Amino acid sequence: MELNKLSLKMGVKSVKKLLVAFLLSLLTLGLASNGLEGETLRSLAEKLGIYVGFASINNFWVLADGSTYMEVAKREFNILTPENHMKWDSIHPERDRYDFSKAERHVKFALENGMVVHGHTLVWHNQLPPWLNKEWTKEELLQVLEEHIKTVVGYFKGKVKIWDVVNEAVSDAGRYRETIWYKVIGPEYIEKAFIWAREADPDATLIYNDYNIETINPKSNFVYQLVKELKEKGVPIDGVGFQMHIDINGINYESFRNNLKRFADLGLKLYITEMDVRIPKNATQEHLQKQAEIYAKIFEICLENPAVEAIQFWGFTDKYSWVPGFFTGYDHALIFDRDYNPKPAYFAIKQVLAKKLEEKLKGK
Ligand code: 9MR
Repeated sequence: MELNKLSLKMGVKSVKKLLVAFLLSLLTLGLASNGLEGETLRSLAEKLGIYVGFASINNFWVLADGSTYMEVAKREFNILTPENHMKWDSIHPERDRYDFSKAERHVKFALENGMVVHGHTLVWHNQLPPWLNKEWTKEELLQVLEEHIKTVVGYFKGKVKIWDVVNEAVSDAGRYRETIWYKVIGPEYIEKAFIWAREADPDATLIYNDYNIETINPKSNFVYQLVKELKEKGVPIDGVGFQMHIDINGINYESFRNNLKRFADLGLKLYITEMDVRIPKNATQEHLQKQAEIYAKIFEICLENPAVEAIQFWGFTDKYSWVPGFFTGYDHALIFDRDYNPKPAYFAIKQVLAKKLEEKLKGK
């Protein structure tokens, strides 16, 4: 009797095991029939005719794990933004001296691997070199800015296809940010910057880039009005960059969708420029899952809008991310872990891209 019970129990266990194996093989077959195992974010993005990319960390070419970093980067992405090396303090360290050496390494890596370069950034209030920190007259500062923009854009003419011409010029309250540029020159520094960038490279795509403008709020309303007026005046602005530094609470997706639409209706191209989704430092599987859902949802909404040209992450491995150094208690904001293993967010994004591709092929 006891023996019978045992064999019955074992039988149930074996059936369970068989069932699990069967389900697993179904799953694998499903993935195989999607063709996903041979695909990367890059391969899917290319088939969809969009760009998916990353901010390249400082000096990646000399990192101890640089070869892994570069391998993953070129496998997964078709657009790159240097995270810091095109900013003023790096590229224009003295009044009469430019240093393109580091920026060039990023550009070289991108171009050698068939990636587009997104330049960041021509006018910003952070990471300015010390020499700018003095009393300027309006005329002097206009001259400094014009020379900087024309020199940098001219230097990378034909190589940098997209420029963040003006970055973060608006405060969270929805007013002009009180930067050196605004205080000395006045709001016209913005249109002048676009005009000079266009003169230096008529073929580059010129965008305004900012954070916390993903949904409809006082700041995005101000930016909307600003870029609308620039367009109406004939200022050469081609697009808007939504940085998308967000957290585990996600954003209001309906508002995001409507916001993208109103900017696209102005005839502008749209870019997600610096996406990361920060989660608690001691993250659980649930956090990672929630993060994956947020990434996937943002991708889904972006792919609905044909004006969205590119979606970029602010880095790709959690090993190199500005998040833990800036937001106490937060980390793991990117789509690869510190050992370059793809996280749930990576797979979720891939599924969204694959689904979109399937729809596209079916002519939906
Ligand atoms: O990721 C960048 C970090 O390494 C720099 O220390 C920091 C300095 O301000 O800038 C970070 O990048 C910012 C980007 O240039 C503009 N948008 C916000 C990004 C995160 O702060």
